[in-house]
Amino acid sequence: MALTLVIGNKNYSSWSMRPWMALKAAGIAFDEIVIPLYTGDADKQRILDVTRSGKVPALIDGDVTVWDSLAIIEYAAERFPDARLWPQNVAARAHARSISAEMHSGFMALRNECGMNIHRPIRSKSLSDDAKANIARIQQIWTECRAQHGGQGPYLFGSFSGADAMFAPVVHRFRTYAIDVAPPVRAYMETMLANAAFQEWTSAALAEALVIEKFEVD
Ligand SMILES: N[C@@H](CCC(=O)N[C@@H](CS)C(=O)NCC(=O)O)C(=O)O
Repeated sequence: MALTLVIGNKNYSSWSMRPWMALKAAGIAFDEIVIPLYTGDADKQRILDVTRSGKVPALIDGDVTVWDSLAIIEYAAERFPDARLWPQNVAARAHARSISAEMHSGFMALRNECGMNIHRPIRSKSLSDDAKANIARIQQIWTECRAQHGGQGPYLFGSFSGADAMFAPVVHRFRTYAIDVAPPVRAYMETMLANAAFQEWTSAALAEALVIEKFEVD
């Protein structure tokens, strides 16, 4: 039975983008159901019918439902080991999981001040010191990964991994908020921007008509 990934609007739902990217880039087949976010009780109930967390993404695999972006990537990595969603080397894998968890649990200022909004015209905005510190830390993470593990390919750990998927929405944030980045970071962003799965998500996001006013404030 095919996997089904339940996601939110592609323009705004950064948590949905992460496991979608992981599955798509790894060549794992799945169907998708898009439920518009913040449109009222009926759509919220559709999410609650899938997962009592009331949030997307959620993955349905027969009798198994997995909710939460990082849990889905971990599940997919176990279920499809040949997809190599995590690096093969144990130290690199621990590093990839650490930065993925750091992304999952942190960077609140950047997430709050620079929400993913793919159709947003590119322009800079004034950011708090906390958001600037988040940006500096992400640049450090990407630069270290590329220097330490990136020798075998253009992604954070050479080949595409779950870590790239976890940071994919940040590439859109850095792009749309015109964040000034160091050359190795720019090179990594170019790799992600050229990734076929990233481009497929982005094209679909740009084709969406739904505008959520509260995410269009800046
Ligand atoms: N920690 C969760 C966060 C999920 C989340 O916050 N999803 C948002 C969309 S990006 C959502 O479903 N919002 C709908 C709502 O709260 O009603 C994950 O990693 O999947």
